[in-house]
Amino acid sequence: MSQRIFKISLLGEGAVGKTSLRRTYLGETFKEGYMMTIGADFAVKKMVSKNTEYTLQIWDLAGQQRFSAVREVYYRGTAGALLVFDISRPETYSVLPNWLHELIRNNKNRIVPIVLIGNKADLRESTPHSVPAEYAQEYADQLSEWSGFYVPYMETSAKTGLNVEQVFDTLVQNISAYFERLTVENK
Ligand code: G3D
Ligand code: MG
Repeated sequence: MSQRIFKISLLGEGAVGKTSLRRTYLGETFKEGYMMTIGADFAVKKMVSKNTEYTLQIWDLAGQQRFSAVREVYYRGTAGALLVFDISRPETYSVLPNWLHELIRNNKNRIVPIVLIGNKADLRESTPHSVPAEYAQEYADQLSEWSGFYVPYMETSAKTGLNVEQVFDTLVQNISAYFERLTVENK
């Protein structure tokens, strides 16, 4: 069985649900760490798929750390990212490009596989001015075109568990496919 370690970063404004998504995905039985120096939480999960054992290091930025040295450590070596907004707060959607640029700038100008996530889908019915799914889908399509990766848009609820497992599975598959492509190109 081959082994792979992927660093996955959660990106997005405060309170969009990054930590909740990570916790819902990992369940009760995960090891959690906190790197005080960079204000980031991380947790590790192992999964097996197609004869490969994956170790996922899942990171999310805790506070609003604004020192660039700190952000560099946070983003460095990211293999894939979940770009998260809160569908009930449109202002968290409009700032997504900033988060993406921050990742790229601090990860050797490399673009990596991404899944765009509209979290808090359970609030859709009770929120009059939520971000329409079609808008987010359009942005995901633009990102696909711009990045050369297929960027899916998925709606989740860390509260009910809707699609949480699926977004992580999709991201891991996309990262694996990317590394396979790189390996083939370098042969
Ligand atoms: P962050 O890590 O991005 O800063 P958190 O966000 O995971 O800390 O979540 C912020 C708040 O949003 C929390 O509320 C959390 O319970 C809530 N939340 C996260 N995901 C969802 C979701 O899918 N649906 C709903 N309804 N709420 C969600 P509190 O009140 O604990 O601060
Ligand atoms: Mg958090």
